Amino acid sequence: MLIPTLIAISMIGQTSRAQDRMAWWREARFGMFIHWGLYSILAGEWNGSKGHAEWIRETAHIPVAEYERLLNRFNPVKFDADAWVKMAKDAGMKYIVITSKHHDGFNLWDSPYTEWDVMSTPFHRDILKELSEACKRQGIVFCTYHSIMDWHHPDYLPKRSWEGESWRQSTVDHLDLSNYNPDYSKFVEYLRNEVRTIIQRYHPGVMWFDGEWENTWTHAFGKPLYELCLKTDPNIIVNNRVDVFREGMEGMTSNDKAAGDFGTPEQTIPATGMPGVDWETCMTMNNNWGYNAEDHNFKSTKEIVRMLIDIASKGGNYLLNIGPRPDGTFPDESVQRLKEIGQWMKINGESIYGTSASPFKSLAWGRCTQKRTGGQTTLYLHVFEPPKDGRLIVPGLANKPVSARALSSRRDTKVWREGPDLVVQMADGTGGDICTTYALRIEGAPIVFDAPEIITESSRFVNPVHVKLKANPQIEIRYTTDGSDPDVHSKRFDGDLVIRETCTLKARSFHNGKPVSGVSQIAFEKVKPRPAKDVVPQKPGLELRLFEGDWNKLPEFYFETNFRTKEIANFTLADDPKKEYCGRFYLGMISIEDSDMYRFVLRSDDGSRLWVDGELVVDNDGLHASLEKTGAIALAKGWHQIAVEWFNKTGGADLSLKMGALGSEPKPIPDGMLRH
Ligand code: H79
Repeated sequence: MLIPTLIAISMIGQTSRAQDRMAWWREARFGMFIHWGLYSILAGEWNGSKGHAEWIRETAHIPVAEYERLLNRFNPVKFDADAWVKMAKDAGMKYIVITSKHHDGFNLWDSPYTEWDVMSTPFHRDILKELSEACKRQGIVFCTYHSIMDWHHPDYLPKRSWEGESWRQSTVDHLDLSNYNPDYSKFVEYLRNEVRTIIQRYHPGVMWFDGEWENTWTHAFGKPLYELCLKTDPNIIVNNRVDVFREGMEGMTSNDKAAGDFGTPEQTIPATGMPGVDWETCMTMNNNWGYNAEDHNFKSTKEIVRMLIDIASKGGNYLLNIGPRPDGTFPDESVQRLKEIGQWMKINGESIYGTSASPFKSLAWGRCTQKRTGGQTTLYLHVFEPPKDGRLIVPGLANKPVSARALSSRRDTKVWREGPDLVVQMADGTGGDICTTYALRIEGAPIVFDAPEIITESSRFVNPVHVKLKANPQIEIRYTTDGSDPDVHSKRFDGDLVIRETCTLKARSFHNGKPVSGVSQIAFEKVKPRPAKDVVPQKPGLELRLFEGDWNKLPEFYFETNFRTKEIANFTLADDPKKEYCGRFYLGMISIEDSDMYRFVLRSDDGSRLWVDGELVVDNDGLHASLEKTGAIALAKGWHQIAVEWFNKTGGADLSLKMGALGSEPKPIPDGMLRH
């Protein structure tokens, strides 16, 4: 039987450990992040240099003694905890995560373990206490963000290389640091003491760690810290940054033994949901987390709400940031957006709270969330791009429809079946330009027949390319390459499909001789390979230009003139132990044996770029940990110019380049293929 198999499959991953502990958080879906501290006073500016925020002590290289003078200036007289909580609540947010301590180590609460806290400021009020009490009064879950990285504690390691010995000039806590030998285990004790006290005193629903990526923090510290949180409060939820297995800014956990209850994508939304995995995207409204007076680059309310919908449709939470001003108020743009989000949530909130991920792989017109009620399911259809004819097609949905209702008007509208699809008649009065939402009720759990997935390494090719098509089990796939929609007479996919010419491939699922899904499609393009250069270079290996400098992203090394040169066999750092504040530009030619589409995989820490014949093939620029990016280019047999730019600011350094023709695994380039 077909249908029971599908239902069984859709239920895999629905169970998870920590079921009850996570229940309120999964229901909530939407929270407020607050980044507030001494850095807020500087509003992003230090000695005329702008564009900083909560990282300002590090990014503007502020010596500890100077930064400590901010203590006397922290006096947010307009701070009103109840007003903050009310703004979050009116926006439809269900929890607030505030920085008990950010990377600068400053505590926004009355810490018994240091005087580097709010009680040493003229304000002299425990902000966590006031905010947690206001949350309790208003029914919002209070949560805390606590940084592991700490640029202030004398025992924290590593010290910043730019500050040299000046960290010894700290006067807070009255320690004589002149001959002090930092002891990281003491810092870990301090961290654990603070975390335990915060949980006991303020009862945060979530402990949100960060700054775990420095190499001093290990699983051997992360696991016990997670356990400490749960021992102190068995109901607490802890993010995955308590441990060391977060995958970059994508934020998901990469290891089975990792501690932590949810993944933490930062400033990014995963491409798809992940069944059985809890996650929360945290994001700024403008460009910065902490207050920056000049940053007015705010996302629109429409963008923010659509992101919330997108996230809910993938089964995640949205943690949206506010960077309050030093006087204790929220920036005007943030206040405005919170209000507008609240207006939308008031009408459409039921399509977000307590929903789970969409049963559809993708929908041409928008997003879907779902909620089970007894023997029925409500599918919330979020229409971003309304179909011109007002007929909203819900593709490949086998269930019997019960009713359809527009959330904005609260009126019912027509729904009917057309072959494999349900069609909802869109009503006239739409829900404004943010998105129109319909609640479609169906019998039972959703049974969705996806349009087949088209699996290919590249849609551009030189030589014939093998394509796979994938659909639900026991489903027949038929396809066309002439632009028509597949029907029962179209070619049947038998496990292998070869594309030889430019065409549009369309595929569709069939069962019992009837189409049961929508149509998926990809346009394939046969491209001419770039002609080879008319020269044959003689010298083996590459020319390497060596630069020194402090960059956050790549300069154009091609135009820089101040460098040393040497020769090198390949794209590697193996020749030089000096890998901080430096850049490299590798130049040469590569021998291509067969005309084909080639994929290049460029891995680096920090940024890098790959150029072939003057075309940018891989852009892996920016400050980041070891990160891989892929690009493709069609090359004719013969010699081609190849160049790699690379830089590293501080910390880990890495560079490697692999290549392979379409359909083969990319491998390191043999030295013999490179000349200059
Ligand atoms: O608190 C806000 C920011 O101040 C903080 N996280 C949010 C919630 C933040 N710290 N750093 N960053 C954001 C960007 C840092 C990225 C990197 Fe890394 C750290 C690049 C390399 C080390 C993360 C860990 C990405 C790769 C490894």
